[in-house]
Amino acid sequence: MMKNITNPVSDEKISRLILKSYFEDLYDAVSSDVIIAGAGPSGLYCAILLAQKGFKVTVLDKKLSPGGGIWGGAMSFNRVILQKDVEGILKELEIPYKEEENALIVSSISFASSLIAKTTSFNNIKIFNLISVVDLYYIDEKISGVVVNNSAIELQKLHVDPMVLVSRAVLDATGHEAVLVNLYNKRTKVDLVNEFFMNAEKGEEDVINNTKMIAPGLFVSGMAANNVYGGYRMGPIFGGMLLSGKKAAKLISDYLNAH
Ligand code: 48H
Repeated sequence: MMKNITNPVSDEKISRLILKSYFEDLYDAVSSDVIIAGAGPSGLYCAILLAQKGFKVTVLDKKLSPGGGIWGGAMSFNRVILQKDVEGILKELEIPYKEEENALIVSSISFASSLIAKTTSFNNIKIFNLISVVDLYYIDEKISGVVVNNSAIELQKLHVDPMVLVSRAVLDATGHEAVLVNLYNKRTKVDLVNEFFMNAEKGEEDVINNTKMIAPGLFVSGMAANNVYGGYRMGPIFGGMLLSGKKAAKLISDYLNAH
């Protein structure tokens, strides 16, 4: 019978190629300029801007799909709103949008997928899903990387030791949980306030103002920043998340250039 596939790939070869490719990348990611914990909108956009400046970036997300809280839109209705202030960013990321009543309406599916596609187009960004950041790596009085474990191991609460990935700067972009800042706070107290009630206009201003360096080498962006500093939450509007990622990229690149 005529074969439809003229270049068949054996099971053995599939295993070999996947393991070689994945572990080459993971080996390379043992040391980066910046580690970003959380592949939501603020973390991904920050990664893109840092990569454009030439930094080597590793993005880690504990879940199966990068994109964080974008996918679900509002209450599972797959649309999000962005302010006209970020129209230029949507064009740059090639995300389709519709303007109505002086605001931009975007499909959460195209927002998340375009942001992920853009992130994966950079050779100097490595993105790993299903890897959980479980601690900070702290050397010489500064944050110098993160401690990671396989998410499945974490979910099962198995007693399996984690490993370290080193970097010159770390961004906590873990959203509402602010995981890394909370881990830092366990050892060195920072004034953790918790996010405030919902108010889109206030929350969107807050998230940019609250994007800061928490400690030498540790930065916070997005919903995590509002959680740390008591900013309002803002519901399904996302311009502030992109602008927070942009501010984080500026703070991190200034820090890296000065150290
Ligand atoms: C690795 C982790 C870990 C960990 C969590 O929540 P996100 O989308 O983050 P932001 O801040 O970029 O965007 C916030 C936005 O999505 C949102 O929630 C809004 C606008 N809410 C408003 C409101 O009123 O509720 O993404 C964070 C990512 C997720 O993908 C997590 O899986 C990941 O971080 N993450 N990754 N190690 N320990 N913890």
